[in-house]
Amino acid sequence: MANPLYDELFGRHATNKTPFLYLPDGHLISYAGFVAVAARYANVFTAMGLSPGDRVAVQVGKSADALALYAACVQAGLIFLPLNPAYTAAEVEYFVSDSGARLLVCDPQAQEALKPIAERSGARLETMSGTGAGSLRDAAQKQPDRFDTVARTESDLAAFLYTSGTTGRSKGAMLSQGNLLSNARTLTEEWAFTSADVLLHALPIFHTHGLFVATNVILLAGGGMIFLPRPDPEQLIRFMPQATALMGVPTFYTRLLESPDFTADRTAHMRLFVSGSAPLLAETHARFEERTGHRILERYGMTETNMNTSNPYDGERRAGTVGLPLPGVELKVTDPDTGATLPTGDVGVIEVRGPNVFQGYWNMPEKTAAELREDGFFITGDLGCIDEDGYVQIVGRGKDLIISGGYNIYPKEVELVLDELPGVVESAVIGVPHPDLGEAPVGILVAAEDKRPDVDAIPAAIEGKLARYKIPRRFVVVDALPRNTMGKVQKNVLRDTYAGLLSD
Ligand code: MLC
Ligand code: AMP
Repeated sequence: MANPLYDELFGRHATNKTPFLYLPDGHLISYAGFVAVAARYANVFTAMGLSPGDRVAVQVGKSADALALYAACVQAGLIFLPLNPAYTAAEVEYFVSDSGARLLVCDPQAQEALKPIAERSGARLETMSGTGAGSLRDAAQKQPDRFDTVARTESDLAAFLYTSGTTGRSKGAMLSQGNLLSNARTLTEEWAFTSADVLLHALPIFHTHGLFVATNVILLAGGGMIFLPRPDPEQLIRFMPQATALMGVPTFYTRLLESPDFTADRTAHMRLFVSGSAPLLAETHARFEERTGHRILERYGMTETNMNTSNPYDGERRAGTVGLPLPGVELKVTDPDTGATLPTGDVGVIEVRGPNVFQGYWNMPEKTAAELREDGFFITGDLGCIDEDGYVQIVGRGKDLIISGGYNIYPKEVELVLDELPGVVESAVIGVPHPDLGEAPVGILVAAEDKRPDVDAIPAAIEGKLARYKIPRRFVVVDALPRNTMGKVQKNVLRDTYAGLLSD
């Protein structure tokens, strides 16, 4: 039966004996082998009583089995909901209960902490370690390696990806099969991926970049992936001569450039370096070209829209821009107050429309209505402009968001936790330039009159409440926050004041 996403990405590889995943320990997994493992997991899901449309939350380390869970969900018509392993139990509880997930897959080490959460939400709990071992694999090994694919259409939902919200509450972005397929087709074509490609895959597989951009493109092209657990520069440099392409956040590129072993020689076999998820400094672009002779191709996207723009594969890759709207994607720059389209060159809010744009936020009709216009344009919250050649430049963010090493941190969520601390009257969390992560959070704390907060004790005091990457790298105690005449905290003033705080 037809299931467009499964058929195009996985099903057609059922008898393909060529390598799909090259693991760093030398193991090789063929396409046919991968599809067979995924079918076993799909059988496990069905045997558990999961039915099409059910959500499967997965908070596990990166492994071939973890990726097979994605394929299994697609084949069984389930909605895949990947979660960052850095999330604390308290954070996971929100995602599981909000999504109504019927199954939560976690690392065996997190099982004890997550058990009561799963029970409260009525979700079944199964385990998978960073190597793929665990209760789910044990069950899969007893299942057949074929599964009757569940019929789906392009408008059926395939995945929920949670993205933080300005109010501190995360929103589940609903992505359809068509959203994922259209973007995978476009990117494969635009970036000229073929079955001859081998991608160095060092991104996490719980976000759009590593899962949908990198993995879906390779699956569609029928190429291979060198599947690395994390972007260790030494490993990247070691495997690069066997690869043809790398996709990464800017931190990948700055870290590579820091290594004297990263030379033009090591990149001689590569045809493409893609950067996205956060701004790539024009300086990094220039240094990379100087060192390797390759011009990084920068593109722009987000969880709700997949990829929107890309610098050209053949053509001028302009440093400091995110390139041109992708085929099928309409992009306009509008006045944030009136929504009117602005003239070429003016800075405003970027809005996008196309088959890539998501279906709305799960169970949040008001938030969906506020960001997704009735005519299909999604208000990204990014500030940018389009030049006369059509190149898009992102100049800032209208939304109060910090992007640290490609992870999004919404200040409100962190401020709510800091405000609870003894001696803190209120707080403001800002993004400050960071040499490795692009920017990183800093907490500005207003001290109570009778008690100053104990800054050194903060990390321990908030342990378990927030994923560690969200915890500010530094805290500054002040008497008051700068405010405008409306009483709004002037974060731009704070950002200017503390701009150099994390530079060394
Ligand atoms: C890890 N840490 C971070 C961090 N990553 N802190 C801030 N920001 C980050 N991004 C912290 C950990 O909590 C830990 O702190 C310490 O750093 C070491 O952790 P690690 O896991 O060893 O770090 P490392 O492996 O070096 O990872 C850094 C990284 C990683 C930048 C490579 O974060 C990464 O892979 N980022 C990519 C994210 C991504 O894929 N984004 C795409 C989103 S999709 P402690 O205190 O515990 O010691 C999207 C749409 C689009 O945006 O357009 O693509
Ligand atoms: P996320 O919600 O994690 O998908 O993050 C999406 C956000 O990342 C976008 O709204 C942008 O602010 C930012 N982003 C993605 N790609 C780029 C890029 N190439 N340059 C600047 N910002 C980017």
